[in-house]
Amino acid sequence: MTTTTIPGLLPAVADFVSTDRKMLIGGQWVDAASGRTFATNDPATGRVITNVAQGEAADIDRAVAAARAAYEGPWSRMKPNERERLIWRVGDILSERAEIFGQLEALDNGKSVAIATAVDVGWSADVWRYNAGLATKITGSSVTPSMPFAPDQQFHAYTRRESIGVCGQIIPWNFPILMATWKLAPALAAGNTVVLKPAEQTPLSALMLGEVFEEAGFPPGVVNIVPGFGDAGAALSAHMDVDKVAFTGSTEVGKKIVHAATGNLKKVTLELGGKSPNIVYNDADLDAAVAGSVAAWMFNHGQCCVAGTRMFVQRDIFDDFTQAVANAASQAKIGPGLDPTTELGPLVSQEQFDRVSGYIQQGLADGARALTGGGRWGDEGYFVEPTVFVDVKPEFSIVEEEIFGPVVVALPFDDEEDVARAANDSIYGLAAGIWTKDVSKAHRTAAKLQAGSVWVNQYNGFDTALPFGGFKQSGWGRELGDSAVDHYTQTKSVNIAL
Ligand code: TXE
Repeated sequence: MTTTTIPGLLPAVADFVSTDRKMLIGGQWVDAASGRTFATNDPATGRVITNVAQGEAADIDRAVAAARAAYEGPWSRMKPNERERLIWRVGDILSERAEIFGQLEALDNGKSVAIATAVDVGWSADVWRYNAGLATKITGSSVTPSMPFAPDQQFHAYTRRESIGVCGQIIPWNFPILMATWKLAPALAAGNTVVLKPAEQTPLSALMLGEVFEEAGFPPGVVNIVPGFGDAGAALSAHMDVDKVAFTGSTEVGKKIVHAATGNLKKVTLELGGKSPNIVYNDADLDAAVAGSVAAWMFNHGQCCVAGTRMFVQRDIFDDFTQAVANAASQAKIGPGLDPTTELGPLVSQEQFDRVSGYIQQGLADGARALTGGGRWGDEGYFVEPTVFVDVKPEFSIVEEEIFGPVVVALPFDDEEDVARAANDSIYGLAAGIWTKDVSKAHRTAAKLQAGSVWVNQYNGFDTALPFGGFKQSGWGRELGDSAVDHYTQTKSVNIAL
């Protein structure tokens, strides 16, 4: 039973949240084996949206068995062009229902409905279609053996790229449907079956996506969706009949997943935290750099793994530039995600609100100065003011650690060498921004930065075709592009003595 009626919902969304939601196992919507449920909340008010079946180890067992049966059964008999058609259809359904998915996402996560519809859902549709195309382009190669042990013998050698098997996928709450898409689409294109565990804060869009697979024509059990908490994720990553686990979330949990995966040495890919540098040289187009640097740490309320939260500004423009960033940030319209004019919504949960507020308090206690922000916004929901810190030292926790809220620290630098060293002084290496009109300087700096993605004269410069992932403790492997499918296949070498 839903506890509140939320005004302004589209009929399809109101209907979806009007009943408790079940989990998807083997093509059936079922309750948890324990019968337990948990509540998912509206971050703008803290009120319950609906309740969701709480998956635990027993449910993960059931889902893995269903995924295994589908992998060995109907899915293994499908041709790549049939998989292509089904995967493409998911993209089309998402496009047709973008407003519905967008509103559900905004409700559950707190992000702006306009962004959720255009970016989260719109881009997801594109990623489904991109991966549909890859399903028919997974090829091995013919290899001429270079060192035959029997010189008189002829050989014919080739490689095959084969699916891995049953994949466990554990995703976070910051981009729920997009993260589900980044994981599911390449796994399915490569011929795997999946058990997906959405984040406990935001299970709804993945569950609505679950309804799409049957409609698109996927055999039962190819995609299983088990909402739940960390214990369900732990059961999935330790499961002896799961062949690969893919995770997006905190570096701390990423390390736990690596340990859990050792039981059967399943393959592991990880997309983890970041503390990304955003470097502004004094020769940049400063208007563009101000707007881009604000977006770098405020997009999605700072709840982005790539957020450009260490803003390095060349010393001679430091004061003017940081003040301009603070002015622009303080003008952002704060409000609930369901209001399409909202620019900065609430954080996802009380826990994240407490965490981000704790960092802000620690920064102030350490002696940092807030040019803007530094507190809570409003008196309900999980809103935090956009906050720009100056007068920071490299050893402050607000400089070293991922905050995951609308908080940036600004540090001055003198020259290219100086800033590359400071930017690389982090355990993370996910992304970086560079603002300059000097093309050579941009290339030199990009080469020096330890980051999986570098964006020049823009921030968040993602593309479906570009591989994405982390250096250092930001992760293992790559998503997007054709690298994603690479990580969902394994290579077999066949060598035939003729
Ligand atoms: O992440 P968790 P949380 C960072 C960000 C944020 C912090 C904490 O700094 O402030 O992490 O967020 C599942 N085995 N990022 O606590 O715990 C969990 O149920 C297996 C960065 O939400 O890592 C959820 O589905 N799974 C990030 C998922 O892991 C486990 C996005 C992520 O939760 C588990 C989110 C376990 N032992 C947070 N424990 C990014 N890279 O974008 C939890 N989970």
